[in-house]
Amino acid sequence: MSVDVLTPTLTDNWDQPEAWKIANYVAQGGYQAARKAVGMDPDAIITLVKDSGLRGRGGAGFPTGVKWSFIPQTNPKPKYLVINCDESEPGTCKDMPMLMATPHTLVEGVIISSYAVRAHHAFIYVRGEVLHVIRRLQQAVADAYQAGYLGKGIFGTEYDLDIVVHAGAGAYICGEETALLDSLEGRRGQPRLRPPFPAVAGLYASPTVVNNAESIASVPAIVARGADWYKLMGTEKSAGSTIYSVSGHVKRPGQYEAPLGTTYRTLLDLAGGIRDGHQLKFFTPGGSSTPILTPDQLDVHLDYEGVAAAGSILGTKALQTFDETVSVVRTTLRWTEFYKHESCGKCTPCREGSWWLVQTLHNLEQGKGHEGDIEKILDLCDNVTMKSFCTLADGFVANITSSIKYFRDEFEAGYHTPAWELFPYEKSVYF
Ligand code: L3W
Ligand code: SF4
Repeated sequence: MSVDVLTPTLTDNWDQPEAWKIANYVAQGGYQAARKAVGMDPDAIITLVKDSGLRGRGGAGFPTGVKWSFIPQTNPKPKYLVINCDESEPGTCKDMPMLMATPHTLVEGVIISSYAVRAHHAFIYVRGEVLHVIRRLQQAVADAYQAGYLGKGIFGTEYDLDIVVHAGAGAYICGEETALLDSLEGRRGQPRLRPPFPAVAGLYASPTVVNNAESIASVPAIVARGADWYKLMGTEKSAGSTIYSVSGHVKRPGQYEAPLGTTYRTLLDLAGGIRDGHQLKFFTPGGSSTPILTPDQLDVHLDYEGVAAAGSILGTKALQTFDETVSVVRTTLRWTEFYKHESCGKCTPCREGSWWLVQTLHNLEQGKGHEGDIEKILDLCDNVTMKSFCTLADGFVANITSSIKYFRDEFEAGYHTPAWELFPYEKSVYF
């Protein structure tokens, strides 16, 4: 679903029958941008993507064209493009439906992006649990080879490109770019020290661009229609359109494509609003690794700067929406259990801190907390933030500290009252 005629660049064909087939993609103008790109100067493509203002859609919002320009072309080693399709952030479910609906948008984006950075091998790393997505991508890649869009001398040029679809093994940490590279090399996925950034020493210690699937799928439309067209959407610093995942207590949860900067109120309206008879209590702007926001921030502009001004992070644009029936203590406990399970164990603050946080939150949820538990939680969070090896840890404390900021009374109630007594409706639904 989309907001206006300018918006649907990624989702416009999602509802077409068998849009995932190569013939249907080509019939809609697919692969014209790749054909055009391989006739261009690679640096001109990098400049075009820089000018478009496209920023990484995996959470950090780093400018895509700038990242490509970091690849040192004087380095004689091979260059690689790696696509991060390890989508696992709670509430984030934009890349998987995109890959099911229109996998060729990504394949075409990979061709253009690889050509721009002078890579002849690209890897699409997909989380292991989504077998249906992996099969669909493998089929799309096989069809593109057969059509002459991949392999030797693509589109009749002298440019060669191979794509490998690689299945991960279901570890959240492998969405962190350097852990992903370790996993791709056949090792246990754990983050590497940065710098060197992958652009300098990535896969097999060679210059590597790692980009999110949505970022790369946005590239064909930019090549086809131009940077100025792309900048018509979004805000000055957050250009273009994007896919927001709206989930939770809304009438029509789903993926909504809209320009960056669209307000949460607008997206909530598109999703049919909060279910009947209930009110919004809190929401995440970018998945559970981002600080929660409350109804006071309904009009937050969902772009990088707008969300930062409201005290959170745009992240993966996963708008998990909770109504008044939900215990915020139980929610933070569930999220923290997830991160404790997914912590790779490499560093002590994250590995041990997540364990202690789960114990303390569990006590509060059971109504068996003790005076001082909130201070203990905040102290633990302080000892994790910026003291861990990667951003997984900074992410999991963000939802806890923001929840205490807005709902401290609920945490204090955990000194004597279990969450299911305060929120009996939630108990009746889930237990
Ligand atoms: C070369 C430099 N490259 C930065 C590159 C860097 C990376 C990109 C962004 O974390 C966030 C995280 C999650 N020379 C460079 C350079 N780069 N300086 O730019 O880097 P960075 O460090 O800002 O972020 P990151 O490590 O990529 C991503 C948050 O996103 N997040 C995401 C969650 C989960 C998913 C998922 O399930 N798919 O994305 C949600 O908020 O917490 O903060 O490529 O190499 N000087
Ligand atoms: Fe692993 Fe957590 Fe340390 Fe990241 S912060 S390296 S996930 S233990």
